[in-house]
Amino acid sequence: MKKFIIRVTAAVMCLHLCTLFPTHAESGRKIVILGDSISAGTGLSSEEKNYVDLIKQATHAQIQNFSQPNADTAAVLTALDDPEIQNALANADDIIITAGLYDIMNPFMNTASGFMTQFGFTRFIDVFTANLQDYGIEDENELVRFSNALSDAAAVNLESAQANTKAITEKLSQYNNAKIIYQSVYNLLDNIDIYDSLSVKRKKAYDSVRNPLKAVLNEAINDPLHEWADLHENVILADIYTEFQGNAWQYTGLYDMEMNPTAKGHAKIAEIILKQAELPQMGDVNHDNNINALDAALVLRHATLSGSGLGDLLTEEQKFYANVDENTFINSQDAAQILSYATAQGSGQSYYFRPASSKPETAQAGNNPEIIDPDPDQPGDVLTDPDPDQPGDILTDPDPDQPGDILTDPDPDQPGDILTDPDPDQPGDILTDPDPDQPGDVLTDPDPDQPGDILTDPDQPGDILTDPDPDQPE
Ligand SMILES: [Ca+2]
Ligand SMILES: [Ca+2]
Repeated sequence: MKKFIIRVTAAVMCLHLCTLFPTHAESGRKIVILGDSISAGTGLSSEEKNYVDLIKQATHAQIQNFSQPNADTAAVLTALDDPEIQNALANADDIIITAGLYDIMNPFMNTASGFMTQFGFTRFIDVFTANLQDYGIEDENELVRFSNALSDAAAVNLESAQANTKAITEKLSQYNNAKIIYQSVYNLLDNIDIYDSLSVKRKKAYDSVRNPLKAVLNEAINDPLHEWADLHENVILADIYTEFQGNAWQYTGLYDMEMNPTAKGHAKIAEIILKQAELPQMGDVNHDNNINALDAALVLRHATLSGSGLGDLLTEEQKFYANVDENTFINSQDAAQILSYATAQGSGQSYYFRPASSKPETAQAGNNPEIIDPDPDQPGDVLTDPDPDQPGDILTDPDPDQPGDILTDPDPDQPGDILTDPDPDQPGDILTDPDPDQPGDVLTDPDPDQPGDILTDPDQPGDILTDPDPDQPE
């Protein structure tokens, strides 16, 4: 296992000193959302998070959401003339738009509902899968009638959706100081899980709906968006259409006659936008689109330097993304959560940054009910778990003056979460590799006695640069 050395003296000192040096971080990016039911989160339960919630959670951005359920492209176009919305757009760092689903899918769904009522199907997809005789349909040509009616319905608004989409992009082009993230529209009737089990005849019927639907979506919305994005450097096409292909049936409420994304679909949309638009995320201190030990090391180093009065290592913007627990300090607790995030991500689990408790951690060490002492007869082995519900997260030193008491493997079966103290008599020599299989997250301190010499190279993840002038922080 590769190892790296972080001078955890940083963390230890920070426990004492960071409270004296509150951060003055910026307040995140300003994101304006404009659009339809997708951006309004229609179809989700109140407990489920839509993509806007998830982006807010990942970025701590200030979000203004002007989207409306049932908005079609004409409604979104009209909204662009609203002075309040125009003002918000003019001041936005990022603009995210969804439009077009309603234009194409609403007539489609209405037609499908009509057939369902007529024949008594509970899911309109049943017409492609059920025994039609069970529904009193003797003539298989009914299937053709159904398919034709659906593909005709999808095309009803093709021309107006296309014209409005182009008009929306023209109006948005004036906001060239913002990053504009326009989502392509997914094909609800993409592959379905039961497609391969359909008879040749049923497959043909299904294809005679999904292929025209695909053509309409691309002609009306997705192709004009691709062309527009190609022409403008500040425009990003978040390609939901392509990313949903093959899984649209589980990313949307298709089987429940719901055209909008499911919670799983919203999670996918958030992931696509964060990745494709490279939005800065909490914990990604060096903004290399990875949240890993490099970021945690920067946080610790920053805490050491600022705590020692040697100045700030991080910029104001970096401080904002470093302060993952949303208190007024940047310290080892932030680094611990960043490492927990990296560890969870490395093992395919989710980890959400949690707000700090109201008291600084030093004040809790003596009376924190979560402190456990694995061996009461053994001095110095007391551990605290910052998040007891989160396996594999990093533990902090309950007593910074007591060397040798930071140690634990919270889950011995879980690679990457081991934090050992190789020399209990030597404070500050803690090592960890949050993910041994993940190159780029290892960081060594070339000279542990020399403060200020850990720097990372953003172009080359994982390699080390030394500080040309160790006496000069930053
Ligand atoms: Ca990073
Ligand atoms: Ca913090």
